[in-house]
Order: sequence, then C-alpha cells, then structure tokens
Amino acid sequence: MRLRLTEAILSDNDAAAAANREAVTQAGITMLNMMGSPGSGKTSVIEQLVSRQDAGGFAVIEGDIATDRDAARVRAAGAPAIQINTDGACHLAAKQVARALSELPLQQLRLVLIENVGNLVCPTSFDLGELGKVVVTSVPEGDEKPEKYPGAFRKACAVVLNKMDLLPHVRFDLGAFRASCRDINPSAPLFEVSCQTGEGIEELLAWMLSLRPATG
Ligand SMILES: Nc1nc2c(ncn2[C@@H]2O[C@H](COP(=O)(O)OP(=O)(O)OP(=O)(O)O)[C@@H](O)[C@H]2O)c(=O)[nH]1
Ligand SMILES: [Mg+2]
Repeated sequence: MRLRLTEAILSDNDAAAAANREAVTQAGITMLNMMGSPGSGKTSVIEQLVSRQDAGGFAVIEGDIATDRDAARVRAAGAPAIQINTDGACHLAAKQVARALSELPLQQLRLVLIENVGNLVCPTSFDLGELGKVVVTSVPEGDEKPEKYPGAFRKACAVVLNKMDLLPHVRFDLGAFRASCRDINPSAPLFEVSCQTGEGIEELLAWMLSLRPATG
C-alpha cells in the first residue's frame, strides 16, 4: 500500500516535471536544480553567479522550508527570484516549480537556477523538469560526502565543491574527494570554488552558459 502511494506521488510529480521541461525547452532556457546540505553555500554560489552575469536573462527559484531570506539575497545580487516555502517538506516538487515558472517572463530568460531545500537525500528522487542536478558540497562538510551520499552525486550533471578558502584550516583530503567523484560519476565536471575569494566562479558560470536545453 505504502509502496503504491510512493509510486503514485512520483508519477504525478513526473508528469508535472515533463510539462516544466517542455515549457523551458520551448523557451530556450537552461534550468538547473542546485541541491546540497544546509549551509553548503547554494545561495552564496547563486549570488556570485548572478553578480557576474552581464547579459541578464537569469532568474532563480528558491526553495526553503520557511522564510524568504534566500530570495531576498538573490534579488539584492541582481536577479529576479521567486520564493517557494515547502512548509516542512524536505524537497521541492515539480508542481511548485510550475507555479514559480508561471510568474517568470520565460521569453526573456536564458538560465533558471532552482535552489532546492537544504538536503542531500530527498531532492535526489524528485525530477523538477531541470536539465540537470548540480550538487553543491563544501570543504567543512568533509571529503567523504560522495561515498556517503552516492545517490546525489550519481545523479548530478556537475559537482560544486565550495569554500575552497577553508582548505588550509580543515582536515579535507582533496585528492580523495576528487577520486570519489570520479569513481561515482566520471562524466560530471567538478568545480572547485570559493564564494569568499571568487575562485572558480567564472568557470562555473561559463559552463552553465554553455549548456543547451535540448542536449539534456
Ligand atoms: N568561508 C566561506 N564561507 C562561505 C562560502 N560560501 C558560503 N559561505 C558561508 O556559509 C554559510 C551558508 O551559506 P549559504 O549560501 O546560506 O548556504 P545554503 O546552502 O544556501 O544554506 P541553506 O539555504 O540554509 O540550505 C554562510 O555563512 C556563508 O557566508 C565560502 O566559499 N567560503
Ligand atoms: Mg540557501
């Protein structure tokens, strides 16, 4: 019974995700789903990306359990942002993203970033209609995260390792982290960045802008 309910929820979500994918693809938009633990730096990375975009055409969909703090940060950095509050749910659902997309001027956009609820497990199972999922993890979380949360890393189209500025201060084996990422998901590029120093952000931005909606 429980299994059937889970399947029904996922298939309902998949239908809404397919409609989202169709809408953004038609509009020529690349939509990425950023997921990672609370505090890994998802909003900080988005702020950095937004503040470096010259041509415009960015929008952000913010998912949080409560508050609109992250959307306010993104707007202050220079991009429109729609906040979704999940009221306790540990991940965004495709229907929530559909509502947010309906509030955005899709024809004027080229990149939509979704910040999922801070969580390295639940968002992995829910398609939102994105081109790909980007895992954001950070140096103080530890180098073993790819091995401990393989589902998230396996499904990712890219991995962002944030807070590289903290490397001299934290026990973190960068070689081991790189090797785990390669083992678990050899095709996902790894971006080593710092929102404190700006290291790696230009490369991440260039990669995102190089993606084409239909190639997913
Ligand atoms: N030293 C350092 N601190 C960072 C960096 N990026 C983010 N932080 C700090 O990490 C904390 C969490 O950053 P957020 O961007 O709010 O993290 P988040 O993943 O969006 O968090 P949730 O939305 O709660 O899941 C903040 O205090 C940031 O200033 C970085 O590159 N280096
Ligand atoms: Mg955030």
